[in-house]
Amino acid sequence: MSDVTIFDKIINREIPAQIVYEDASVLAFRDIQPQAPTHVLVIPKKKVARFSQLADLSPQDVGQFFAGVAKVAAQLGLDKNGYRVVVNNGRDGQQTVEYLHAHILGGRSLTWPPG
Ligand code: DGP
Repeated sequence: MSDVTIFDKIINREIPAQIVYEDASVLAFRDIQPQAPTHVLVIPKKKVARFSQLADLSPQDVGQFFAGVAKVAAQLGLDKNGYRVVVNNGRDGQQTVEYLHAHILGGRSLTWPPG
């Protein structure tokens, strides 16, 4: 059992978040430190701590997570101009919350490469 994170508390409604989408598989909410005009985090309801543990989820759960990310981005109106999906993994990836999450960043032209 991994440690309880801030995202566990958001999913359990123990702390508030600006939730933008929820279904049986995923929860999406606005990042508290937005790095773009639109910055939303998507988490799977079946928890793994990191992207590198994705194989611990079923192929169906993995598919629903990624399909959920695309659906949220579309609902946020980002399809037309595009957006970026980022998953930070581990120390060098600058992951700070040990609950798998995808960042959806959009609403401006993003630079590349990231720092
Ligand atoms: P990462 O570095 O990939 O682990 O990103 C974690 C993100 O989580 C970071 O962009 C800030 C965001 N975050 C941290 N605490 C909270 C919180 O309490 N609420 C919300 N909405 N976002 C948070």
